[in-house]
Amino acid sequence: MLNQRSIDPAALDLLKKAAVDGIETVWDRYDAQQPQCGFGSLGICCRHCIQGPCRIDPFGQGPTRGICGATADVIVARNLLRQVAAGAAAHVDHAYEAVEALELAAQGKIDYPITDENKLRTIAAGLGLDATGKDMNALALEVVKVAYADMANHSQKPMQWLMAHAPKERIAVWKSLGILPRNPDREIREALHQTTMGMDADPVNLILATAKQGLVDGYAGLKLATDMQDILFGTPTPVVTQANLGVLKADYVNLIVHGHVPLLSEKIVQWAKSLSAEAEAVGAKGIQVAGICCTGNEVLMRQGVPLATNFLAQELAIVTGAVDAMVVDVQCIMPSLAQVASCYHTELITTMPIVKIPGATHIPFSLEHADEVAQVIVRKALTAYTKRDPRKIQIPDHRSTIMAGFSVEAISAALATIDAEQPLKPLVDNIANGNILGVVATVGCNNVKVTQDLFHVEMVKELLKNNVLVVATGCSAHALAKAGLMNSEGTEHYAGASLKAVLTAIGQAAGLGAPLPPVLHMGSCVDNSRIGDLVTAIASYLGVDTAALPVAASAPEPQHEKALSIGTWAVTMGITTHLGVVPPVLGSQQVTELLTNGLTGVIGGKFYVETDPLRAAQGLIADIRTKRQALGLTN
Ligand code: BF8
Ligand code: SF4
Repeated sequence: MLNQRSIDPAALDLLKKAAVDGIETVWDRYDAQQPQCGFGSLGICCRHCIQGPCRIDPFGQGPTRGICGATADVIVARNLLRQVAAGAAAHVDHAYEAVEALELAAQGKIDYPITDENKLRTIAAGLGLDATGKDMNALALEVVKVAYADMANHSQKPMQWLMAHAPKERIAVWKSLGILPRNPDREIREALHQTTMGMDADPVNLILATAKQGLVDGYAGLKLATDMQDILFGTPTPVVTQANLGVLKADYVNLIVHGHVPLLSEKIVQWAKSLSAEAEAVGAKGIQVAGICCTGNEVLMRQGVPLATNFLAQELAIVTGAVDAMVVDVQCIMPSLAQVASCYHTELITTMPIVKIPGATHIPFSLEHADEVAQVIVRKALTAYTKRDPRKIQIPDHRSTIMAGFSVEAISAALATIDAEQPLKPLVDNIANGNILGVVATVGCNNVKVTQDLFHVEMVKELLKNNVLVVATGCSAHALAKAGLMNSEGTEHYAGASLKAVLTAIGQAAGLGAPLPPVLHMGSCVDNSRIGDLVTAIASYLGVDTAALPVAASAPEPQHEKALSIGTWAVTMGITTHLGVVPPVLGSQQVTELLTNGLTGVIGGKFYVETDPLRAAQGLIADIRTKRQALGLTN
């Protein structure tokens, strides 16, 4: 019996329509892949040279080594290192584009604002730059110089972005393990070198190299991208809007932004507003922009743009027949979108030189021509609107109110209404007295192997009931938003009594007139850096190591290599990190043991795999209680 496909009512409605319309979806293709390869699932196949492919017999009756002599432990560890390096590469490439944008903006060469001077000055101060007498653009260029210096670091010195922002206790641990990254590009290159044929055959050394990639991801990817984007577009503050495909409007031009890097989508949001009169000229009431995946989270956090849906339902958005254009940038974009779009009037528009999809319209994006490109794209959507087939339109009547925009700065501002001198004190006091048992960050994807959104929602409800505060990013945030866990009613329904009291008190003090939501939306996947910053700030306020805090992380439905990289970074921060889908490592007992137990002694954190949502919640709560006890806090 296959899993139920989704718990999202909009997705379920549209799956029925997809069947009627003859549309093949990700779930159909998953079924067609069954049974999936056992060797691949266990991580014990290798194609790193063309003497292979080689595979190890997991039952010990066939080959126990690849042709070169690599064991299952080596093959699994090498494969994992490559996956984590690939995830880090995606985030570092994203961050690099944002650095370039800040440089060109500061030089006045592109029409992008530098919106958040405060954030710029904070980052500059953190990097030890002297800001006196410097105007904003000059200071921005100095910050850019430091970011570029990391990417061009030819010395053995560790990355400056990491040294400036990571907790001192952690830096000491990473130094002792020899995993402080120098130059992110060099480390990613080294990981490919280290795992090619005839290289490292020591699983422990390979796992330490994997941990190093986690640090590359955390500081040269996530943290750098968020910092640059906040400086350019502003640090998020609370916004209220709605989530799920019911945000599409039958009488509006519907334009979906999908992908990860907000450099184009910010412009689209701006031009959709400016060109709304043209929408009226084609018979629409206006232009509705909505977001999928992390670009959706980016424009939600800063512009209050509603969320359309998360990863697994991206095809179903088009099946509504009401999406006039879907514009994509990078990452998590299913190639199948072109086929689905071809059955409707939807314009699928690719924009990046490294993401082209046959069947889509390619409109090349550049920072220099961003405004023109955004206008062309918005007008494509207007033209497509005139080609709609009313018989094919079905917008599911499902949407939930959400409050998002919880940057660390926004959380501090809300807490400062209680204690202006020490904003973190009310939060820390409530954790210390047990009103808040601990904090769990739920992050990451949907994965077609499990019912869409179910793990996120069921696990989080159990955590909230037990007075655990939840913060979320990525597609996890989408899932929780759709399920009504990001509004004040969610606090009334799902938070345990003492958590509810705290959220109500903060909500009142902050002038919301209602409780804070029980799950705080902290942004996109690169914005996991915000969670890192929050954890770092709490640890520094208390004068303890991040590994000691009653804080845990969970990727309930991970699918992407990026999720593995982020998880690895969380583990290097000393945090227990739950995965609800088993990654391909079980073919090596040694690697599995190291990741789930053996590493803890040296690094503080560990992976915790549990495929049942309620048991996972209980496991995370037990972990939090152990940490509370060690800190001398009551349970
Ligand atoms: O970077 S959570 S499915 S969209 S990888 Fe992709 Fe996973 Fe969604 Fe955002 Ni993150
Ligand atoms: Fe086989 Fe070794 Fe080549 Fe991998 S590197 S394909 S295990 S011979």
